[in-house]
Amino acid sequence: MFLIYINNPCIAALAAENTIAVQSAVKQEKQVSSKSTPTDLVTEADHQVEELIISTLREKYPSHTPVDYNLRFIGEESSAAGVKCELRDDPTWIIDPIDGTCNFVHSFPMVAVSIGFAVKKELELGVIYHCFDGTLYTARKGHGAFCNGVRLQVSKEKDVSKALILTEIAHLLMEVRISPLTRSVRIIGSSTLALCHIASGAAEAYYQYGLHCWDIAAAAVIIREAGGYVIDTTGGPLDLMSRRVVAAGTRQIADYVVKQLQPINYGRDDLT
Ligand code: 2AM
Ligand code: CA
Ligand code: CA
Ligand code: CA
Repeated sequence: MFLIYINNPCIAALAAENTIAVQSAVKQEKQVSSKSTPTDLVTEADHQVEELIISTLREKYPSHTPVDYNLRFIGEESSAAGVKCELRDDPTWIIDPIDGTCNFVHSFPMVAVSIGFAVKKELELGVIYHCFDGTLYTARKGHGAFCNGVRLQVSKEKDVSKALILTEIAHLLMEVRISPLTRSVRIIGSSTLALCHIASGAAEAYYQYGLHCWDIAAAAVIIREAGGYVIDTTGGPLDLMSRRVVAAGTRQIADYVVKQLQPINYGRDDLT
């Protein structure tokens, strides 16, 4: 379905050769089941894409092939199948095979593949492919972020009243006094693409609880290399395993979101 190319040992560039095949797969009948809750969906394609990405990376980088599988690949569906999700110092690929599975099931055109790479727990590479329009976001630490080869730059907006805010779950908006003070709020159903919109400057901030490292890893490199901030909802440094994230183009907007989240921050790591 998706063909993955990693073009040199340092810079991961992922290209989907068969955009047309992906789009026709979207229109076909899907094998859908649920995981932790009735709305936590998974399809055959989620499993197939994750297997394809891992086997392609193994083939491309035999020297990365781990003695212990758990040490070097973290994938959403492998983790769901019981593979321990643990970020260690080893070079580790962090994979979300289909981000926006619910969108994928509905053929709602916000679906992405996300691949991050960390060494010594530091994020080094991020690649996100928008499956419907073929947009490819890439970044390598210290070398900038790009969308289809064009350099990305976050929004420089500091004024909250002019900020467009992205998140996932509508009812959290009721708890958090963000929407009345900002220009508007959007929910697109793909955390990785929402984060790419922060990197491109199309929106000013994103916040969410309950995401996993595979939702954030690739996008965090892309946003930082585009000049933005990716931090914890408490305002501290991002912990990839904490399930809390705020991303923003400017520190001022990030601080505003953090401040608004304080009343609901502690003890919350769920998405719903
Ligand atoms: P996914 O499609 O890879 O599961 C939409 O709700 C966004 O939140 C998607 O990016 C989705 O990723 C992510 N998400 C993370 N954990 C989720 C969960 N438990 N249920 C629904 N969406 C989840
Ligand atoms: Ca999922
Ligand atoms: Ca995801
Ligand atoms: Ca997924």
